[in-house]
Amino acid sequence: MLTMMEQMGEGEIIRALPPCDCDDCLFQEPATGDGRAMPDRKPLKRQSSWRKIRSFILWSPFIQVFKKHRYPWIQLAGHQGNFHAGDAGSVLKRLDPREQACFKKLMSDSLKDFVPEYRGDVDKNGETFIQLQDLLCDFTSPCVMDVKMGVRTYLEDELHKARRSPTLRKDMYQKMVEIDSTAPTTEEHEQKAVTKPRYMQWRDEMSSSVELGFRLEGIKKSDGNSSKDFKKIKTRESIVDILRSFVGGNENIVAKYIRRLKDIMATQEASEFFTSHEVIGSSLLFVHDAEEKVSVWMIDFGKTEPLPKGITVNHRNQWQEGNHEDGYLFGLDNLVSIFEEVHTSLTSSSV
Ligand code: I3P
Repeated sequence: MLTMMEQMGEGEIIRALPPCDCDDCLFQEPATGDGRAMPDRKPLKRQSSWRKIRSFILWSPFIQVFKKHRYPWIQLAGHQGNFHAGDAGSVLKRLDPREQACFKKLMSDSLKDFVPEYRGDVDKNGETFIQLQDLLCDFTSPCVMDVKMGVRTYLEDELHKARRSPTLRKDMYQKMVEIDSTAPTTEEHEQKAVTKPRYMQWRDEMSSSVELGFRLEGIKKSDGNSSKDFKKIKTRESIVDILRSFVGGNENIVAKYIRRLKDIMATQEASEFFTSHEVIGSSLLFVHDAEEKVSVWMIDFGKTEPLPKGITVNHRNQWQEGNHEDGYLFGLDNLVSIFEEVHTSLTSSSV
């Protein structure tokens, strides 16, 4: 999350900022719930008026600068259209009741210092947003990396609902064949659609989520270059290479990341919030700049739920349906050890 447009009229920004120009956000499908295949992707209603002026605004120099330099996180966020400018030093994220409930609890939890500050709710143009601390406003030309934590990215509840009323997604089938045309079954090829849990499970296996308990979602370098092309990055070795490049070979930055990750882990292990929730689809946001300012925050709680009564998790045990384990700390253990490997490789090569 990034710096606000302090000097601009806020209403102007809300009107002018594109909900998003990525495929994720311009084309989302509501669930039909009746098992029918969804039609081809269609734009959200809210966004259609935007699209009329989209081609004009998208290429205006203001928006280009705005997106590249002031809001690099827009390029990394999974559902980029959910974000808008807030007051100075804040960002607005479309309200999701589950996420709002998490932030309310987190503000009085020991994890408070590792999540963006929740600054209440804001109504804009008939929609409600949560206002969150802009995590990047103290950085100069930061490098940003989004790492999605856990061995799975779907809630147990999503699996149950999908079994009760399977909804077929053509867009997910398309995303699947773009990555691997042999991945869908014969039936899925005939339907040209897959269910969401099927797609999510395949994505988790295809990336490092299942094996390592985390996956790289996106990286934005200080020069503005960004990549979300990590869907097939699975092995420890390939992640070591990517992280080494992300930190620009700077061992001090790596050491600071390791320290921060260990602080996060120790705090999570003792946190009332963390020990009582199934944490799914949540990311760690890594940020550093050329002045060696470094931080990591926990973000995205739209799929973080209180555990059912009587269930406890340690976030490290293997997931079996019904036990609600999410593999978050299993992933964090691996992430720390991979960063340590990067650190060793940098210190040994500098001797
Ligand atoms: C998306 C990713 C998101 C998920 C989204 C997927 O796939 O798994 O986490 O949103 O579902 O399309 P990909 O990264 O391959 O593009 P949620 O976590 O909110 O479910 P959606 O299309 O239903 O929003």
